[in-house]
Amino acid sequence: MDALETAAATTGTTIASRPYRWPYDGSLRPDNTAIIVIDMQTDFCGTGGYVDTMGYDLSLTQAPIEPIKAVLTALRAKGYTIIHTREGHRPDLADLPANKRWRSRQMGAGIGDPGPCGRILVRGEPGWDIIPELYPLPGEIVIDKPGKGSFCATDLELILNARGIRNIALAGITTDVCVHTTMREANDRGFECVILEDCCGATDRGNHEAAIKMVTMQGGVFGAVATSRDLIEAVA
Ligand code: C5J
Repeated sequence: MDALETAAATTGTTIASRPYRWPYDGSLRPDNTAIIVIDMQTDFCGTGGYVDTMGYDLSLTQAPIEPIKAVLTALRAKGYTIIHTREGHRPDLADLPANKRWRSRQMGAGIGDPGPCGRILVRGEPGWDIIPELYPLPGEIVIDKPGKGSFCATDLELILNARGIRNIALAGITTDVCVHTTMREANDRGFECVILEDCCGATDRGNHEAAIKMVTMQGGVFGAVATSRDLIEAVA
């Protein structure tokens, strides 16, 4: 940090994150900061969805629902940009790589195949949509993505730049896959990221914990780690 940044960090608004107070330059403001809520879809946390069909413990991917709700309430009240993502494919599966489909079928949850919540991870199907508890409000941005990262084959970067967003808080599921991929993509593009650990969940507790720990290495290799409470207290 140079002298200017040090001054900003000590005088601006930051949150009690680790391994450093985020954002690094003390620039936490509604006009330059967004939260991205990743893939809170029935397919990832609801009964009969993709993750459930694969046999994973749904309580792990449902755990972040209440903390995310609390963060969204706090950020909406202050006018922060709220972005939601949904992983899914076109009904004709033209954007579904053959290997992604093949792998999902090995787990008995073939993407594009019929399931209890409609065709798995297909746009427009009931299982693909965001759960009612966290449904986007009118005017909030929704990014439909075919991959794990939110920047791949989407207009997310264009939207962030058009709004002057520099700081991104990340929430959603799953910690080790779509949240981490998005955080890494954002970090490489120069965005200043924080992952809200209790607002994320994985299909395996150890993977969640490992994914969080990875962020804290090398002085914050992809950004910082905080809790929902840290962020809510800072924006109050
Ligand atoms: C996965 C995601 N795990 N949203 N998607 O396939 O993390």
